[in-house]
Amino acid sequence: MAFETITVETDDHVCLIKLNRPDALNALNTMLLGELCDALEEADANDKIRVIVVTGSEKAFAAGADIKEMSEKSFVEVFNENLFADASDRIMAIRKPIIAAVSGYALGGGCELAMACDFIIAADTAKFGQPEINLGVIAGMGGTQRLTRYVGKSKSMDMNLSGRFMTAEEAERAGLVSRVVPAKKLMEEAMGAAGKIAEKSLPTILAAKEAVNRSYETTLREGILFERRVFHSMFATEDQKEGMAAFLEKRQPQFRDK
Ligand code: CO8
Repeated sequence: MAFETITVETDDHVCLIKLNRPDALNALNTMLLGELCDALEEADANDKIRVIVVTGSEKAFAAGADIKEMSEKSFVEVFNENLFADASDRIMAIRKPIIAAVSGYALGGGCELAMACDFIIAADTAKFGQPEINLGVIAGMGGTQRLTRYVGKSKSMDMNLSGRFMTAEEAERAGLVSRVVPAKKLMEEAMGAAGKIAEKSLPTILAAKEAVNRSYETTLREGILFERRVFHSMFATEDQKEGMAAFLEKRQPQFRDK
């Protein structure tokens, strides 16, 4: 598929999606969000792809939803079109792991997009924020919900009410990002992490993602039960036999996604 606002590269098992509206700091307009979701779904459906990496430019992962595009819309327009609901739902439906590799600004919808991915690897230049309050609105794709779960109420309130930016270092301390690396090493680190995950058994990767995400949707007791049932079900796979046999035989496993 040909895209205008993103680029897509695939190697053996990893799909790299790069947001590409440099003149607008990768502001998320309708076309970009549509193309991003199309590319994510294509990668999800591609048997060869096991992990997806989403990144931006050195200066900006994404500086938010496109303010120019939405500034004149009325309540009835955004309500009727259910602005951003489609992108949110489509990203949440992706079953393969998505790593956000964030350099520079990840603001508003950009921060929310990074948080909608499965984990964030940040360059030391990254800046996270929910500055929507400065525009007379609030976050619209998880900034009050996911951020609160990531960093707790106090920091989330601070970010959503003051609109201040968080550095990569603070974001790592607060649990928003999983790793921080020097900017020059960002893509090497993100692609390395993707490659490591891609070595595992695909059904196990999908099950692990589903089980972690379940913890956001349910009580601890139900979540633990869900995890145990999925854990039990993995014993029906050939890859469980192979993984455990390989450990006992002191060799690398040869997973066959079965
Ligand atoms: N929308 C549209 N254009 C943008 C955006 C944006 N969010 N951010 C930057 N741009 C454009 C600028 O207008 C400018 O364009 P031009 O050259 O034509 O004037 C170009 O990008 C470069 O930007 P700056 O000149 O401002 O660059 P600086 O280095 O001076 O500043 C900043 C960088 C600090 C990132 C600054 O651009 C900024 O504050 N941007 C807006 C950040 C913001 O408020 N984001 C929140 C937007 S609202 C939102 O995200 C709602 C989320 C709802 C859900 C979304 C789901 C996807």
